[in-house]
Amino acid sequence: MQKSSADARHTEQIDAHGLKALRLRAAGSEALVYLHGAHVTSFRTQEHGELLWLSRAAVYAEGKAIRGGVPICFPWFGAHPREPRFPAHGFARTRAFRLEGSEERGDSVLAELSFESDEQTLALFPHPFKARLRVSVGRELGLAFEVENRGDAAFDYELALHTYLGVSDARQITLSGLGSARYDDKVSGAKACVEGEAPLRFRGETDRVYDSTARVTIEDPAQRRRLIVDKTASRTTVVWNPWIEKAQRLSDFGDDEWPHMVCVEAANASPHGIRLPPDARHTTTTIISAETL
Ligand code: TA6
Repeated sequence: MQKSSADARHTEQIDAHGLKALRLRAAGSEALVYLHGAHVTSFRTQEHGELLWLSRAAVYAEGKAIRGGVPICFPWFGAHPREPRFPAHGFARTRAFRLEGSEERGDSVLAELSFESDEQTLALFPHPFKARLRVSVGRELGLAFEVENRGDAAFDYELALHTYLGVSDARQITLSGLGSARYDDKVSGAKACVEGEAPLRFRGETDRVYDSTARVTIEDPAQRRRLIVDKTASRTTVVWNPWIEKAQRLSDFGDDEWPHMVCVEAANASPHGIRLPPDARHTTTTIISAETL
């Protein structure tokens, strides 16, 4: 990757909400990526508008994950399995990433951001690593998160590209692609449930961790669009909507915002965490796009 080009045609370095960010433009699309957490908060296409959801109550500050867009959950998903004091969803989403560079690739623009283990991360996750996020902006949004083991012992990690999709009303959409998939229900606590064949409809708080490698689509008739979440090297798909009470308990989530989002997360979470041998690399991708209904 060449050093970051100052070519404003496709890459513009800006300040937004007091944080450094990149505005990436290609093929009529535009994305906003904060160096804070390598956090994509917006992906807008000429034909379908904004595909991601971002809370108006989001907090833009060190140590806090931005509510919405695509936060990166690494090196664990959810609460730490042994240390309740450790930050939920790991530390990547609140770390400062470095811009390695950006360049045009065909009719897309590709930006690479990275961060490496240091004494703070080693205190929480005692393994040397380098993490890279490659963001591809064009007619689709591509996120490729690579983890490189820089130590001399294998380590296990979990990952979720925690995508918040924008929808007209979660009560009016249907989600397809997870038919007959096994899942754990984090709302009821039920384990090893099996999804039905009919498209999923949202009728209350939904927090499900599916065993699935499949494409997920969301039909949103009111916006006359189908949202599409593709992924590679991901064996877990997480689907989440907090609904009313949980949204009210989240200070960075407007009380009336929950109908306008649904998370569809490309992940590798237990029992599908990744074991990475020394010097090895593993990349998980998610690709977000839309079609007209
Ligand atoms: O991915 C779903 C989930 O694990 C939910 O349980 C909920 O906690 C959500 O992530 C948001 O977590 P956060 O730490 O960003 O508030």
